[in-house]
Amino acid sequence: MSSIKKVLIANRGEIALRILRACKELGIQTVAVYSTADKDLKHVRLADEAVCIGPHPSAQSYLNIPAILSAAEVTHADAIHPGYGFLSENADFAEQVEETGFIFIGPRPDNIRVMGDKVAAIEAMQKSGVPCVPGSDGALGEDDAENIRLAHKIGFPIIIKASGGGGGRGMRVVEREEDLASSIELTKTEALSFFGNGEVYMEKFLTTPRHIEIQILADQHGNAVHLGERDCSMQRRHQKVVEEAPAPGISEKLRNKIGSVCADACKVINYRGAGTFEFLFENDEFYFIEMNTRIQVEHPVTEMITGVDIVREQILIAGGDKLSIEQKDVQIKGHSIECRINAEDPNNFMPSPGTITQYHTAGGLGVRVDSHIYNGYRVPPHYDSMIGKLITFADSRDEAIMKMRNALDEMVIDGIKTNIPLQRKIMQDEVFCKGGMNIHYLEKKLGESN
Ligand code: MV4
Repeated sequence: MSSIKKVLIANRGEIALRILRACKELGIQTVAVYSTADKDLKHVRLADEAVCIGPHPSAQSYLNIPAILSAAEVTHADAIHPGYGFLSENADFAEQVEETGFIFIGPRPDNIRVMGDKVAAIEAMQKSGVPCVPGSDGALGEDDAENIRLAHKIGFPIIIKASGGGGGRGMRVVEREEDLASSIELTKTEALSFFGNGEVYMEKFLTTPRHIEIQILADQHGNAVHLGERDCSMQRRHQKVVEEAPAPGISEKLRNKIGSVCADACKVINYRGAGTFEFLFENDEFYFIEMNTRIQVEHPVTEMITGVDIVREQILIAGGDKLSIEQKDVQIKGHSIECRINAEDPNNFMPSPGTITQYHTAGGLGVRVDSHIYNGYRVPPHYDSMIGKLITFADSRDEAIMKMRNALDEMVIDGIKTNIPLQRKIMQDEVFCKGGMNIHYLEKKLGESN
């Protein structure tokens, strides 16, 4: 049995509640940590213990490493779950958690560090047999002529990316040779000031790819499995809006091929925990771009189609257990869609914090709601505007969409603006209903194609 008896949840909102539920099912005690703006969070009320770790600015609470470690010490927690965002991909935090004698429910610090450095991540993936975007194979040097030769060899358009970036920050597309040197210089300067790392690299710019990612789980005994893929192409300004699994049009053969490559790569790099390999998918080919070393917002769609509780597995793996499943036990069944529910104006996407005066949730067979909100809850203005996720599951994609339309119609959230009207429109969109759109589709539909 697991050595973990008490988990400190170093996060807030829906993911904190999701982690709390997984702990309760495992008979594990929970410690909530919260900022002064978050004392009324649902998981804070439900946790066995709760510790205020600072004022509302994240830097003084959810990013405050000494405060979180102190809270773990005074409550005698065994382990810390970082959730997503905040400290979840901070290698120094993971290292300090372990050095202080706690279990970090996540990957080894060195794996987090490598994946945070995109040049190092791509190099590690290439070595492990993961297909990458044709590119510079390392950081760009200062020689303009050499960089121009490289760009022509790859073929314009190319994209310059900051090694310290990721998630859409620190990138610049270059269409012509004349713009190359200045674009490299500008991206380097920005990278140095944003990330404290001026390293940049070059890739072929894929013009109309889909964003498909592979979920993996790896234990500390050399076992790794993949849980298939998710399609996250419906995004706006690098914020995912709708996610689904499986990805429309991906055959079982293709899934197993790319999935095994990812699971094998986990063994090569001695990975531990849950992780996601992000790919661009164009003309039936996968191209690795980044690896996320955390639980992701959209993990539920994978849980629905595989029946694997990913957060439960994260905790068990951290406690030293072997994976509860082998690859042959992973069977993909049905289709799942997730709509992110944000407290924002559906027309201009401005955040809309405030008090929820009426809340009636959706329900029924194949409907899952991962949300911390309740009647009378006040959405604070200080954090991300996502207030929950509506997830449906059915035998087919069409049925999952139908269930989502009905669930969105049932859901009432009054007192604040939400993006539910936008999600309703998306679920009625002809192109979305066909499936397989590329990463630019939603912004085009919204008339925002730059
Ligand atoms: C790309 C690309 C096209 N070609 N790389 C944006 C976020 C970061 N994770 C990587 N990103 C991209 N990298 C090459 N070689 C297009 C994007 C991109 C994108 C990727 C995934 C999801 C949404 C996106 C929106 C715009 C651009």
